[in-house]
Amino acid sequence: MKALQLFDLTGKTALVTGGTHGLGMAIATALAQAGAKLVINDVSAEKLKGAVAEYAANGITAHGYIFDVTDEAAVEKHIALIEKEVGPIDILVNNAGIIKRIPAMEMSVADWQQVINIDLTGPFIMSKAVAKGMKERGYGKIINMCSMMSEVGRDTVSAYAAAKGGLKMLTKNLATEWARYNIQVNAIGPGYFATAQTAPIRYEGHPFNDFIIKRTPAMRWGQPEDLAGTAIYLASHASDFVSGHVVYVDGGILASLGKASNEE
Ligand code: GCO
Repeated sequence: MKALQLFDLTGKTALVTGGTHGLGMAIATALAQAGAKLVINDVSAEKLKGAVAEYAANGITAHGYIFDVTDEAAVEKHIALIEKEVGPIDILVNNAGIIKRIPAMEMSVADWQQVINIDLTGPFIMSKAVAKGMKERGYGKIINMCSMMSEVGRDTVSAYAAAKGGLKMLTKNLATEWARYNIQVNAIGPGYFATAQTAPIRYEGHPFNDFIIKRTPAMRWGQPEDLAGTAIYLASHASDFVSGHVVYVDGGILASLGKASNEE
């Protein structure tokens, strides 16, 4: 196979959970542009309808399904429906997730549990549901959306950090158990990206915005399209002997202690 063909996803079907906006949409678009048949899900019919129209406006057919990744019965029902209506799922991107920014001492157990359910238990349920078919076919790619918070903490995101730290270890464990079936399980760890999720802490003059620009060696927020190449790589034959890794797309932030305030 010629080198560039390794990255060709023609003939593959990719399911991107929460692929209706933000980084999920950017990753789903990249996989589709690399040749994959695209399936997305959301819990909101309205969001799904809008996203399918947005993909279509960009020349991409997105097959949309409404189900909650934390509802195992609904997941199993819809995975079966997708595999009947669209085709066997070769690539799963566990992207659906939420964040709650609440100081740990003030966070309710209900808030904690909701974040853990969606951001950690959801990927477990989804991975288990698609892995059965991948094992039978002897091929599969699972990509979990980790985070800077898989490695470091910061004020107010205790539940999110615990979930994303757990997701890193779930990635390693599923990689261990499923590599023998030729299922590779990896993760993408975005640094700080310009999305709706970060909008509340990213506007001009917000202390966190100024901090991130200074703290990131690339001296900018990531743009969703910065994830395209890594997503295609982890979804393609190019990564057939890569499993259990988190690829950080972070502008160098995790490599760096940062600069003193008086340093350029
Ligand atoms: C935050 C941000 C981060 C980013 C991303 C970083 O509040 O710190 O929302 O969590 O969204 O996860 O990798």
